[in-house]
Amino acid sequence: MLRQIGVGAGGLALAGTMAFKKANASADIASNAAQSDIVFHGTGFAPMVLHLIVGEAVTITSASGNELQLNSAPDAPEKIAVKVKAGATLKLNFGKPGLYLIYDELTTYFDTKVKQVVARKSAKHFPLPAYMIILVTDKNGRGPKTTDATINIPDSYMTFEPWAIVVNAGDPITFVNDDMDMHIVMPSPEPMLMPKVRADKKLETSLWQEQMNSFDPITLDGHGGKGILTIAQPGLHHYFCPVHAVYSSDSYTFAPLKSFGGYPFIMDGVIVVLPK
Ligand SMILES: [Cu+2]
Repeated sequence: MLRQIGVGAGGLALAGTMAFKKANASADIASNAAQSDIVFHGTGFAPMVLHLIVGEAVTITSASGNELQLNSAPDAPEKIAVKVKAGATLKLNFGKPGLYLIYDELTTYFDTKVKQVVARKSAKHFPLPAYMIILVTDKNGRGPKTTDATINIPDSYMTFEPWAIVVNAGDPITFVNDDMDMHIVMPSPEPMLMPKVRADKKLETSLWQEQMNSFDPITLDGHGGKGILTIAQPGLHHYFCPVHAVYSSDSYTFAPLKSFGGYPFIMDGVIVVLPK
């Protein structure tokens, strides 16, 4: 459900097209506590991972010659389906907590079989998918409901299932590798926008760009290899398998290192950690 910005609090609000604004994320973050910026560079979004507090806005600018059709994956707390014209900036408010996987429908689709985003074969930058991940919590870092803390790598699919889980800080997360290949679980190196945790455990409303190398990688042997991961740092943790995917800092997105069964799999996943 979309509403014009300024019409009531809460809900996902959408402002019309504004003039193109030069991308300068850090300056904007410093000067505007309740707003952060994402820039689309033609292949991917920078930053591609954000953690917002409910009610905060984010602007999305297409700094390329591309129009964007931004859609949310099926289990987003609220449906998003908005266009961003080439060179234009759009403002989104997030009124409901939860995890939003948002992708450019023109180049990328959400595949319901593998339950993750996949680049369209017709896209100019195939096999790079254009997507971003936004976690929305209350000011204490809470909101999303916890899920099962087991992640499986099915046989012959380069995926982590489920793609996203929600756990409490310090809870053990179990990875089970039913594939024949060895896989690795490694924190993503891409920049993230995260609120700072204050001394009183509340979150700052301003966002800071950081790379959160929040855990040591774990290796999962093929044919049933297991690994346990615990993460103490609340927030959004994006991880990937460096054997089968690589983050490209030029493209602002991940590239698959192996295609299988017609899918250019980006072997990644998301762990939301709630404060204890
Ligand atoms: Cu892998």
